[in-house]
Amino acid sequence: MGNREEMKASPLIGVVMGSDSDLPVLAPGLELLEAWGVPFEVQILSAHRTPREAAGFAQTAAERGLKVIIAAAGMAAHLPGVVAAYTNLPVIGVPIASGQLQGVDALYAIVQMPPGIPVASVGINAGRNAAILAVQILSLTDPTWQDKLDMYRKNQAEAVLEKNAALKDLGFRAYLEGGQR
Ligand code: RP5
Repeated sequence: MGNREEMKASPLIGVVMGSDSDLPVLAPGLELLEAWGVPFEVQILSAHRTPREAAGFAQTAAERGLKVIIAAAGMAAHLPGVVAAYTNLPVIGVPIASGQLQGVDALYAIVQMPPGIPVASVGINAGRNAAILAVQILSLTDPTWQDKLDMYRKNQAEAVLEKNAALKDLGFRAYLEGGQR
């Protein structure tokens, strides 16, 4: 879904990231949302470089119809916390592996929110998990999304079971040599 369609469809998930260098990490999750037909918006706003705009994004999020926010940032990673400070919507943080500490700094910044202003965190660079979790939150009030989640899990289970059958059939060495992994 391109930006024009996102605007038409009244977004339910707001995705915001501190820098366009974070975008490749979020892309798999955005592709999943697109494939499932979940309306979303995506923006680059920084807690440090564009603090007013980042606050404005969060302050207007609920009135614009968003139900959940995914906020990604690397290094000091204040964006998810700042967004959470300005909205009651659930915020899912995605720590990005950038800078010398490769996301450990961002993970700590995101999970170590002070009491009263929580941010949920997925793992470092786990953009796809953030998207799935956001849709799980949406599915609490809209069963439309349950089917997508069920189908995703079914396909995922089938893929693992196919691999298991191939491993049993071939043995570990041939499985590896055959480029299965
Ligand atoms: C953070 O600083 C961003 O979220 C990004 O992960 C990191 C580096 O930003 P750039 O220098 O690549 O713009 O605010």
